[in-house]
Amino acid sequence: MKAPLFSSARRCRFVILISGRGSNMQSIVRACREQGWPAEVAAVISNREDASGLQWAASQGIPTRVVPHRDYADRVAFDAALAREIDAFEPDFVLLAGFMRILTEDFVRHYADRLINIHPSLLPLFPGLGTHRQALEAGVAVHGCTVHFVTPVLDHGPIIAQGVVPVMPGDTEEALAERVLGIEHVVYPTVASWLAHGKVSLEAGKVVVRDVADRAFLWSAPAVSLEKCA
Ligand code: NHR
Ligand code: GAR
Repeated sequence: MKAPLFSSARRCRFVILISGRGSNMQSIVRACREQGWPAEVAAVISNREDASGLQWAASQGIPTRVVPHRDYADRVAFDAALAREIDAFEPDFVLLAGFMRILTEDFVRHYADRLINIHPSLLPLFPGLGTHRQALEAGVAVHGCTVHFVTPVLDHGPIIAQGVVPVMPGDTEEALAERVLGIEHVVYPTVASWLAHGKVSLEAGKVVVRDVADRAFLWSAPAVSLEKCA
């Protein structure tokens, strides 16, 4: 896959799919505007009309759509309706950001090399759901997130970048999820900026990223005040 070139004349178009709060989507919209990428978030689409991220996107002037999966007889029909809504916005890349429906092989092939997901674990560890509980049960010392191209096999596509956080003594699922989310908000906007600048390509099924320092993002501890150390 040759990385596309974007400029102010031809901006990179993202469509972002969410199912809930959409904090990753928000982090991408904000970074795109603040850093002036040659890109725009053309639409935010959800399978749930109560996804709170939709309201935020609308408040930012971004077109939103809902394709309720329950309205369709099966996954093939839902995915066809979803693809119709997405394609109306002519995206260069479709970003899954907390999107909770498994997608059919036909849908994934339709967006070959253009469909990207953030998964809350260090893949290939802990694919599927309940990743933070899986990490705590396994007793790992580090955990994190993975941004990858989507392939028909769930959570198995080529890895673009990963972010690593420590597992702390006494962590609950919620505490660990919050720490991972913090690094997701660093990794996903960074990958989106690479896509917007045409820095990411696929060669023989492996990701190649040009002109970037690092594909690994490491957690840095919040500053601790001197009083707390005493
Ligand atoms: N689709 C394909 N083909 N490949 C991937 O890698 C995908 C995908 C669709 C979504 C995101 C994902 C994740 O990062 C994702 C990756 C939902 C489920 C799931 O079991 C699993 C993984 C992911 C998203 N969904 C249930 C289903 O029956 C519904 C769960 C619910 O609604 O809460 O689709 O982990
Ligand atoms: C994120 O942690 C994301 O990695 C995860 O859901 C959260 C969504 O948060 N994704 C999945 O679990 C996909 N199965 P957000 O809606 O605030 O971005």
